[in-house]
Amino acid sequence: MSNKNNVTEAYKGWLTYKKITGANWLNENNKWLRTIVVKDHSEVMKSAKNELVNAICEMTDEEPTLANAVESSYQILLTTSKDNNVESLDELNEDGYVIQTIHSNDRSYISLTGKTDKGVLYASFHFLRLIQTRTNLDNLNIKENPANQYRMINQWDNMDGSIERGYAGESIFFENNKFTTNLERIKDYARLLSSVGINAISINNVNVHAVETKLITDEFLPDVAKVAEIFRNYAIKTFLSINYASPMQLGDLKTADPLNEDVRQWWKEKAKDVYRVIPDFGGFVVKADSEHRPGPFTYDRNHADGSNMLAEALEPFGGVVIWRCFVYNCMQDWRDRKTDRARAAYDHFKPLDGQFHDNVILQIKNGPMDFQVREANSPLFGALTETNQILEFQVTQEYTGQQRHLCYLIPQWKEILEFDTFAKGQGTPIKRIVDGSTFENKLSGIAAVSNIGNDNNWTGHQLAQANLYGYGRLIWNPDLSTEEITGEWVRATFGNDPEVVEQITTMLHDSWPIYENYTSPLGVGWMVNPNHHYGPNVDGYEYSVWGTYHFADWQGIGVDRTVKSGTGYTAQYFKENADMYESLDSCPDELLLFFHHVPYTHKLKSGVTVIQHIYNTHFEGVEQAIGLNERWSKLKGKIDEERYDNVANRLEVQIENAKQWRDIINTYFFRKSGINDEKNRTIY
Ligand code: GCV
Repeated sequence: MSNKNNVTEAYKGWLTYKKITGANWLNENNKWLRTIVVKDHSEVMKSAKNELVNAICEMTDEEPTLANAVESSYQILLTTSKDNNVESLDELNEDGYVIQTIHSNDRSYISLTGKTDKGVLYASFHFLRLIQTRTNLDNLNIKENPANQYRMINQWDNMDGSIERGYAGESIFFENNKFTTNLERIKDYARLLSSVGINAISINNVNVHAVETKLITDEFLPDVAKVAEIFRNYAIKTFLSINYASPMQLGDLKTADPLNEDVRQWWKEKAKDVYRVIPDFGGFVVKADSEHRPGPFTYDRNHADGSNMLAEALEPFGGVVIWRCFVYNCMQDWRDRKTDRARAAYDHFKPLDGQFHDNVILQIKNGPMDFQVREANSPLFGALTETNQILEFQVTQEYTGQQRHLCYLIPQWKEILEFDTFAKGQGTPIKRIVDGSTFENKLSGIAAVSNIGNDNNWTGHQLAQANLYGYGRLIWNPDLSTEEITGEWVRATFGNDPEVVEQITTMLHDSWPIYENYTSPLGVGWMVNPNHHYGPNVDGYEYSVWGTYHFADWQGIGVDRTVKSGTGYTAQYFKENADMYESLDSCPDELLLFFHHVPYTHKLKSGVTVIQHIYNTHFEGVEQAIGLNERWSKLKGKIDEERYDNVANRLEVQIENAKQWRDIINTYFFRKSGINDEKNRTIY
């Protein structure tokens, strides 16, 4: 990997600070941007100051002067000490901040005040966003507290440079089984993450192979420390994914049994080694007993035994164990139509509620299956009342177009966060469970699998940057609307030209339903090619060893997950939701085939039959993909070539692939069902 980054707008992403043209805004506001006063001088404060100085310089062509005290009017003050003029500091949490334009007796200034230096850093990025979106600075009065404590990114990077489910080049962290020497790129990643409030990162894949197992040894810990320092300066804590069998693979133990005294001691020593080198290390992320990874089941122990043992080792240093609930048997035989992968997480973890140490956090995927275009929400949210937990999203587009297709995921995540679990009666949405407020968890938050690699624009598809940006903003404040998030991102990234803002906003907002239309109808999922999961293949998914994953036959399709006649999965929800999903009448159309097996002739609430819905949406989806391209082509000449061409090329691919999806899916179901399209369109 070259050490020289190509710092174009594609690379800068939403931290593009274009020179402000058009006199109005600048004439009125430039007075505020000339001097920056910095109180306290931690590394994080330094980052805040540098971000402001560099960005203001780029936008105004004038470098702000630095000062130690507010001595004249029109200055920006960065401080963690109580600024007597700022009200309501007491209501701030660790990462919270206040941005206020103060007009006191003798002078006016803008105060960016945090309870800690982290808050000041977040305030600085927020302030820059206000400039990017041309907000008047004369009367600011903003108070922000993040809703979630852990706001995390998981890299699935391998040390050979590959990225599991990565669609934007190779790893920015590793190459040839070593750490990269391009630390500048890691710093730029830290800047992007911190600017949207991310405060934790695990840098290696949860599938930990032989080389990565050694990340916790002297061979690599000094490198991990360097990376951790870069992230620390941007208020981000570093974590590592570990191999549960490390005591056997790195040590000379014959077992990794969590109740074995030697194993317990081995991990305690290991934790000491890690914290000696990185005193503020976050902790371990663990995938155990899933998809062939080792774990406590081998020793007939459960996941509380497994995670608590690691938690005890990390506890003296303030570290935590993030233990994934993506535990299921990928080889299970489900032909009896009672065995159900969707049940697995709940069945494994619900009985253990209350048995985990208080520095263990369970990480739960948003759905019970695996990041499908559409699936139900995990019933574990609300069911665990005495266990720390964080929700896991997937920003990388494994099943949602692999960053070759446009698929803006913020609307999907909003729906998930707003979903009412009824855990404590009506009004217990998932967002209030994972922020820790419903059950007063000590530790809580949200994590997501990253979508970046070393492509110059980070995300392969230029517009996929919006998913990373939106993820950070949404988990900072789940009450933000999709429209607010999109508006910020488009204007920060592409500027304020109304035509550009309108077209890109519409494209983003339309994109998830379009992708759903030509891929997976009514919550069915999994109709992808094996292993790489790209492109249509109705029976293709690699773990469909026992037949299709959706039980399509000549009469009907869908998985019966009811208590009455199916796998009983619906019972994992609280009554209101269990009843809604159990009944064919109340189950929402978009999840019909996730919960019920129905004949192709079953009439949906929309008035059309299941088979006709499949045909219609697949034809429509292609037309809509063509529409996306038409919108984008209106922006030619308004956007630099690198970014314009990138999206234009990917939209071409999207259209061609959408046609393939349409033809393969429609043909399959036409042949299976023998039912004609009412509109007599050509189905091969
Ligand atoms: C990291 C899915 C993906 C795997 C991934 C796994 C997980 O099965 O296809 O690549 O492995 O989820 O979340 O652990």
